[in-house]
Amino acid sequence: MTKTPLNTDNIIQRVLDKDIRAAGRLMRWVDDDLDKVKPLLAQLFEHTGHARIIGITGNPGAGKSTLVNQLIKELRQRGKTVGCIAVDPTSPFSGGAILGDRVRMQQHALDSGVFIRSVATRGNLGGISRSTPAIVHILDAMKFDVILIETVGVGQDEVDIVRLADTSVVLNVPGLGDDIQASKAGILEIADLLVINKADRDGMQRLRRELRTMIELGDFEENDWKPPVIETIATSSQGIDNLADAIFKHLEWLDTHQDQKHEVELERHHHYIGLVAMGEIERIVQHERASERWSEQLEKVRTREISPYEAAQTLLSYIIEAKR
Ligand SMILES: Nc1nc2c(ncn2[C@@H]2O[C@H](COP(=O)(O)OP(=O)(O)O)[C@@H](O)[C@H]2O)c(=O)[nH]1
Ligand SMILES: [Mg+2]
Repeated sequence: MTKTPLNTDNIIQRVLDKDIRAAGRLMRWVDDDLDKVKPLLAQLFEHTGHARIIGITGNPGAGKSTLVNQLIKELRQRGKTVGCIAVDPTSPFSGGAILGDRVRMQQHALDSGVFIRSVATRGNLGGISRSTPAIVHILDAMKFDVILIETVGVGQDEVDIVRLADTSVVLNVPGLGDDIQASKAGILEIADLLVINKADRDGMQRLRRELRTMIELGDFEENDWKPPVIETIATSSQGIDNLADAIFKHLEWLDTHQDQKHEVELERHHHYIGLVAMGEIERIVQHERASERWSEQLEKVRTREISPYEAAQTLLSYIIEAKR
């Protein structure tokens, strides 16, 4: 049976009907930041909000991809469908992560209950923050039960991506020495679950002690969720069942703490509205650069009749006036 070709009129319905090809196409439109994509995403939005979103973060090489792959298997065994987004800024340089994700993809290729999408960064970190939420919406509208987001936990951009999640899992690895301990300071702000992956390595006991101490010293109130520490060996899937249990426990906790759940939801949308708005402003300014009045202001700055600050101010006021 041949289907009618994909177009902007039918793509949303096709995505809602779980059409993989339509979803892939829409995601590509998102990546290319096409004008036509926003109205489509706006239509899709009312069909989202069902999936549970899990963020998996940690340094490059911590074992995120390996762990995510095992987690997908575990979740499938528990009857859950899984969408997965791999955001890895190292990929364009090493090529390794994308290649690895292709291999992963193949393992699940025959399983329509799994959809894996790699987000390449092209050195544009702000871009991934903007496209990832949209891709989450697409997977959510396709009615995947769980959406896993794998991201490197280094920059602000990646931390922002984790803010999309209901449950944030932060991977730690033993034996990396004292120098990285400082970077753990902010970990409790984002981690709902702490994983010690590569628990087969030397230094496991010490890292466990450190993380537990950090949690004990943490600023938790009576009613707060305290992150558990879970040990895994992703390469042999040890501890993955405990991790899945802990994820569902945290999700249940959110369900019974509606105030916290609201906070997570507000944070997520608050963040995304800001990103979209900033993207829009960037686009408007970019567009303005080709205008005649931009050239006029430019010439006045060249002859030092006005300063660049005044020029920018004047141009901004034109834009704001025009939008009224
Ligand atoms: N010894 C050991 N190696 C692991 C474990 N988990 C992952 N690895 C290895 O660590 C390397 C990096 O894994 P990868 O999943 O690509 O890390 P990512 O960069 O965080 O996605 C690979 O060679 C994995 O086989 C583990 O639990 N124990
Ligand atoms: Mg990876």
